[in-house]
Amino acid sequence: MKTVFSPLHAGHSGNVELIAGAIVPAFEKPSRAEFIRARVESEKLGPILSPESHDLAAARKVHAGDYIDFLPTVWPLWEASGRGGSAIPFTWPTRGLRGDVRPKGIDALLGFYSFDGGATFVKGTWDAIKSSYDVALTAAALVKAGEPSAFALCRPPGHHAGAAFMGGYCFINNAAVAAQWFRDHGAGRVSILDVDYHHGNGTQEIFYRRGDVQVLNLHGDPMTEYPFFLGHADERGEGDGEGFNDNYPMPFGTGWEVWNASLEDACTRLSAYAPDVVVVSLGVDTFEKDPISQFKLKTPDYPRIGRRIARLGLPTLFVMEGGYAVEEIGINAVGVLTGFEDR
Ligand code: 6XA
Ligand code: ZN
Repeated sequence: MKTVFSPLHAGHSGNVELIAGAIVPAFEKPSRAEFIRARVESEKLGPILSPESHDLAAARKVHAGDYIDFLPTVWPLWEASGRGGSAIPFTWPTRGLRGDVRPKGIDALLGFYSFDGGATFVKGTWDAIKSSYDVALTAAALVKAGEPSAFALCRPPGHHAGAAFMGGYCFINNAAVAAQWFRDHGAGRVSILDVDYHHGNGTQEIFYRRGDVQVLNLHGDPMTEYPFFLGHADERGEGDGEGFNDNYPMPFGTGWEVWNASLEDACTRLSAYAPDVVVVSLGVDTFEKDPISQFKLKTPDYPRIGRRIARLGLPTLFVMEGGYAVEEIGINAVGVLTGFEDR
């Protein structure tokens, strides 16, 4: 399997986050991608390619144009206002406030285009976001050109980013961009299978009213887990999308047996939908030692996930999302991929 990777991710570094009452170094950090890249090499998964540069047209097909225009301006605006550190929003247009009037100034705009304070900018963040987008599109093109699968080693991740908002370490929704790109390049139907520990709220929002992209999400129950405000089992899609969104919320402590039953059900639904291509939002924060997650999957479970996905018998693009147990992130993520190849 070919991997696409860009070293530009590393400029998105030194960010902080607010969690459990403390401002701490962000768990989403450069070493994550480096451990995965090293494991791709040591396991001889296949060649590692650099991404081709793409314009932002494909991003504008799933995101609002003004949101995409805003992202490269964040750091210059932040610096121009005399600040350093991390650019972080602190006010959001929640219920009872006006979310329809675009305000002015960097603090207001950061809040306007976010749902939490978890997507923060430093100097190299835009270049990293753009490189992650390029990685996803370059890997998608490999699959379109006939590769049975490809691995987009994206960083930053994407599945929390909605049509017009960032959050949860995510800015551009790489998996959604790739799915839309497949639709625009000959695929009649696309399925997105999100196995990250957290609900992919952005991906769900983007395709919720569409029947041409099926979205299947396995995750911690939002009653008690981030992102809290989406990801319940009764969210099945609306209008043309009705019946093409499925959520599998699971309780804290979920291990392989229960998790795998959800995967099996999702795969059955996916096969019934009969897409032309599958995009896997690949998070490995389901791991028992993940520092911010509460599932109990073990290292030998990850190749099993890959094997089950391979049995779908469909062209498959893997897009990297979360996973914060950095010592094991490479072993587990690449474990899915070698399992897919049935090694
Ligand atoms: C709250 C936790 C963000 C989780 C991000 C993630 N700051 N999403 O891994 O898949
Ligand atoms: Zn996650």
